[in-house]
Amino acid sequence: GLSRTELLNHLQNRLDDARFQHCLRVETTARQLAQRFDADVDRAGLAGLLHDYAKQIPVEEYRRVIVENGFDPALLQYNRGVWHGIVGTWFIKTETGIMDHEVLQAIERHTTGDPEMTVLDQIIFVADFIEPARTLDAEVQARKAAETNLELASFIEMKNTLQYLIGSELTVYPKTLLTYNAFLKKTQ
Ligand code: DGI
Ligand code: FE
Ligand code: FE
Ligand code: FE
Repeated sequence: GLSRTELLNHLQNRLDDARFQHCLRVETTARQLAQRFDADVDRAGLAGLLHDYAKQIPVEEYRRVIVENGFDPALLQYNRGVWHGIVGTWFIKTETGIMDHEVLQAIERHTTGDPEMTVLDQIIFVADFIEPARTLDAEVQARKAAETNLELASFIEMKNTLQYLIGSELTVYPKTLLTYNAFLKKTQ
């Protein structure tokens, strides 16, 4: 595999500095959460570091990859918000050679979540939302919840995402809604 320096180079080539710094903070936060909730600390760090690898890849490149690589054509109706997790791992695999299923799955699920999120998936999902630069009310609430209850932190994040999407009249990807329903049930 690639060394850390090589990985950081790939990431830095794909992202502006603000987004790169966010990835470093998510890496640190994910490692902390993994220690807290008994998950694989190195996998959490790697997934946290690379979770937004594909966030700034040009839209035309995404459209081509979706069409040519067997992705659900319904994805074409969404945007990079939805694509950079689900399709983003295609670029990570291709450009870094990382093949670890658990790492890639956590990255795939980091934006929409998934009704069946594993502990590692939830760690990346939540670390993205509570990294130290996040200061909105829901982010502070989720950070507090994540001291003891990862599912509750995930639910707070899902609820905020759905409220934001509806408030902005953005299309809800079906899995985003399914994840909300699943985590509502888990935390009730
Ligand atoms: O990549 P980050 O900004 O760090 O965070 P993220 O991966 O959680 O992405 C959040 C963005 O994704 C935010 O702009 C809302 C968008 N998003 C999440 N779920 C959906 C969605 N956008 C649409 N249209 N539909 C969704 O279901
Ligand atoms: Fe993201
Ligand atoms: Fe997120
Ligand atoms: Fe992120």
